[in-house]
Amino acid sequence: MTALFKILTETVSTFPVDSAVRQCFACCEVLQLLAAARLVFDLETCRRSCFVRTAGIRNFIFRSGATTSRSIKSSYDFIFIKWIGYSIKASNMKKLTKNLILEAGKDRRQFLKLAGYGALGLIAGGIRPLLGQSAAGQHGDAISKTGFVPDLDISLVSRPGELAIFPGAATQIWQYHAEVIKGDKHRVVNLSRSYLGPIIKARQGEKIRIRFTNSIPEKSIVHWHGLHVPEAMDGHPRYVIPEGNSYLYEFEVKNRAGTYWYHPHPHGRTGPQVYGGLAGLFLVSDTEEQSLGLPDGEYDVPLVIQDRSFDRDNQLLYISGNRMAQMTGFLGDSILINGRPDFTLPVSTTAYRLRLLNGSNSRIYKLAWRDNRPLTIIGTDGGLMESPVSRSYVFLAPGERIELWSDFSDSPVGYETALMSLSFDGGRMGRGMMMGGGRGNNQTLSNGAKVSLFKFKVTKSVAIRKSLPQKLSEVGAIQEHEADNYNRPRQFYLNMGHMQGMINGRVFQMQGVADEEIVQLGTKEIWEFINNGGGMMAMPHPIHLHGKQFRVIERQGVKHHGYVDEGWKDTVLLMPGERIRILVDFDDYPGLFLYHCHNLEHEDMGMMRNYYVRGADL
Ligand SMILES: [Cu+2]
Repeated sequence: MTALFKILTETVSTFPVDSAVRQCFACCEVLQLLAAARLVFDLETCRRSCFVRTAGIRNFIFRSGATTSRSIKSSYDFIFIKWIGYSIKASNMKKLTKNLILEAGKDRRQFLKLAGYGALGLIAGGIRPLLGQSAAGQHGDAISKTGFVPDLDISLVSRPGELAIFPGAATQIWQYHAEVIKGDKHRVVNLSRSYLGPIIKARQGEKIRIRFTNSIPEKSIVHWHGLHVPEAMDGHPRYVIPEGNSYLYEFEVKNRAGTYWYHPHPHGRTGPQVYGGLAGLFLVSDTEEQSLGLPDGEYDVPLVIQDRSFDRDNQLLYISGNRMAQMTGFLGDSILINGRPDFTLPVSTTAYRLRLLNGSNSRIYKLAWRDNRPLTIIGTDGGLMESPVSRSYVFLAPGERIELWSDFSDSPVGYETALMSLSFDGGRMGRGMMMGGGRGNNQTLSNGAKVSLFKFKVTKSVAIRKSLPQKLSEVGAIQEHEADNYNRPRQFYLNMGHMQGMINGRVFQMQGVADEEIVQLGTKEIWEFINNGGGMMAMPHPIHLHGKQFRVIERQGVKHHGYVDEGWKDTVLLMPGERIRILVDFDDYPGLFLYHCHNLEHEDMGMMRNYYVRGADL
């Protein structure tokens, strides 16, 4: 542990434990970071959302105990000193600052500015990486202060590597590697011959610690897609760490059993980092699910669908510097399943649980069986549905998951079928630019082109018989009339234009929140998304909310039957001309979270915004 973290920890530990520090969520990086380290105080938010209104520092509220409070108008550095001054002398404060800088190994110019309590940006910029460094490789001391006792303790590293995907030259990739430090070693499952990260398996109610180290040569952070976690655990891009630094995740798994996943979330670089190979599944189980006796072990199969393009030397091709191509989104000419091309799944004559994730950057799949049997859907983004549903085809947009029940017990050994993506109108994207010219066979594979995704081949006869439970889970009715804004849903218009993606006419701002993006903790709300872009800008947009599973109330403008809206969702697809109303329960976890288009190129172009959950008593 660096001296920095030690000093901060000691300082905070002298702060009155029963005091709540009220602070502007956007202004005081130091307090946020200490809170992220889960030291002794509660972190709440400034009721004035001052950052939003003034783009600066205005109001901080300090409370000592429950009875007194006062507002202080001041600058960031003054507040910091004042706060520290509660428990230590000013001279110590100077020492602290000096140590912060010296430990950081920063250059003298920055040191002087920081020592002189310089501008907000400098202090924030100086201290944030410091805390990252303090955790890197020195988790032990930092962790011992948090009091968090994990059931599962994992190290996770993102780093460059290479993999033989095709005969010939190995492909340069980025990959997550994980190792169990404490807990059941089988909770981390590596996929063979895949660039994908290992599958992490957890149970509902377990406490998980993940010590993430970024070893790729650019900033990154990990988002746990679909998991309901506190803001500092969610992988917001404001928490990115440079190469060589670490970020400590500690959270309780509150989600229902289901198929979740993890991937990078730096602003502007999520597309290329996921494309480079950084993604993995996070599977949650619970007692409700386990009582069903669903297919498990080798009969429970994760299937991550992605498209990639490779050059003739087997290296990944990606959009580079072409904004028009970025508007369309990346479309590869090869389909990979679990990181492997030309994938065939050997199956036995029994029932399977197939967990499908669309891990592609932009490509949407219209899933259907080649032999025309209907798809039997048992789960969506947020876990099992109340009952299985049947569809002749299902759209699966980037970020979405679907679980299928697939029974091969009536198929003879040798039988072969395939999961297809059927043709559909992909809007402007369907006619967009593709990354052709490489080794792929589908150099005109537009979004909406018919393509075989992977094959199933019955290779073994077994006597295992499973029957599909008709009641899978308690999902419950959608109580939209309970919404606090039942008569005035929040509306979010999705648009592309001026070479950027926008929500209600705004592009992403790292900590920016508009008034209409602030919700009160403890409320239920109806949010309405509208994709009314036409002409050249008619594009599908899969919208993802961080930190929440929600229910779909209704859709309008839908011209097909390919949606499964019955269960819990965290990502929903809006084709051009569609609008959707969802019900979101902001029942816990105050703070700043994201909502965005999960077309990763759209997201990187700014089609992402923050929403802010304001603390209950403010
Ligand atoms: Cu989009």
